[in-house]
Parts: sequence; structure tokens; C-alpha cells
Amino acid sequence: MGGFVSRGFTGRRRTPDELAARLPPGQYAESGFPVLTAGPTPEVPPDSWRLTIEGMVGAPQAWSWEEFAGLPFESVPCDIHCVTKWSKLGTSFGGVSLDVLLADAQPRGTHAMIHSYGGYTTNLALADLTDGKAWVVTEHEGEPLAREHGGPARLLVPHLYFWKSAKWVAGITVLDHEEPGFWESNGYHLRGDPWREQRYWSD
Ligand SMILES: Nc1nc2c(c(=O)[nH]1)N[C@H]1C(S)=C(S)[C@@H](COP(=O)(O)O)O[C@H]1N2
Ligand SMILES: [Mo]
Repeated sequence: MGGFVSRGFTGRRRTPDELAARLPPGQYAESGFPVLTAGPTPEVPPDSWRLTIEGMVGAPQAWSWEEFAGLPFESVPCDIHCVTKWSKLGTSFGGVSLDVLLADAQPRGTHAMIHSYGGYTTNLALADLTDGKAWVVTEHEGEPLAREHGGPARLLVPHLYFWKSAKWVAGITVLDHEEPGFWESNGYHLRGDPWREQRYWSD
């Protein structure tokens, strides 16, 4: 009886071995889906949402919600890792690969700045956005992406810390050099590989 009662107070649930191997160093498995937003939550009705690709490209691109819905859509099973140390294992999103979005734009640069409705920015190397590693997603676990998680559309870059996955994504500017985005200007690592624990500038 006493053992039963005290069970809930022994701390975080143990992560089974096969999942533990998917946890980068310093991370714990979170079963919920925490919301982390710097500042207010923008309201972006799908009818006024636009996604643009501009900057150092051969042909700038822009999609309305309706046009975006016509692009090849894929399901993306993945694990996500927040720099604040929670990881969500075995989740899934649905959206359009950056390979599809960048194909017609003909990028001429090496890096990108991602811009969100509300002003958030984050930087990525093009190499981290291409070859099946990044998506603009509109669904989470089969449902429309909730507004607090970036709905109607967010970037998803699951192999890097989750601050790179810009919510309410509005635009991708291709650059021929690297520039720090919002968190990267405030002490977060320029790349943010969770397997190398690239959390802060000094990592
Ligand atoms: N536009 C925007 N995107 C953002 C953020 C933000 O504050 N604004 N926070 C980032 C951080 S630090 C994390 S951990 C994830 C959190 O996503 P979630 O709220 O869906 O868990 O979104 C990232 N994308
Ligand atoms: Mo974060």
C-alpha cells in the first residue's frame, strides 16, 4: 500500500532502453507537447497566410494557402529536442519538404534566414534545410497544427534543436553568408545540433 502511494513521487518516468538511445545527451523524454513562445502568439488566418522564398535565388517564390495545399504533402515521423532539455519522441508532422519549395527558387547562397509572422527569426545553413531534413508543416499527428504550436504553418527541422523550427513561418531569405537570428543573437548556438549539445555560443 505504502509502496503504491509513493510511486508517483519517485520522479520522472524511466525511459525504456530503445527510446533512451534516441535521447540526445542532457535531454529527458516528455510525453506532452510544451508550448514555448517568446512574445505574443500571432493570429494568422490561412486566407492571409503567405509563404515566400527570396534573397539570393534565381526565381523568388510565393504561395498562398490554397497554392501550398496543392504541393506534394508528406508525413514526417520524428523526434524533437528543445534546448530547455525536453524531447518528444515518436511524434509526427505533415507538410511539404523544403526540397520541393527550394527547387524552383534556384538558391544561389549558402545560408538562410527564416522569418515568422510576429517577427521571430532563426538562421540555418542551406545544407540543414535540404536533402529531406526540413519541412513546412501544417499538421501534427494527423490534425491541423494548433495555433500555439505555429498554426497554420511552421518550419520543422527535427535534427536540430527545436528553436530552429520557426512557428508561423512567413518567409525564407537565402543569403550568401551566415547571420544570427533571434535566439542565436541572444546566446544560442548558430547551428544547434542536439547530438553535439550545441546549446550556447561557447558549445
Ligand atoms: N515564431 C516563433 N517560433 C518559435 C519560437 C517562438 O518564440 N516564435 N520558439 C522556438 C522555440 S525556443 C521552441 S523550443 C519551439 C517550441 O515549439 P512549440 O511551442 O510548438 O513546442 O518553437 C520555436 N519556434
Ligand atoms: Mo526552445
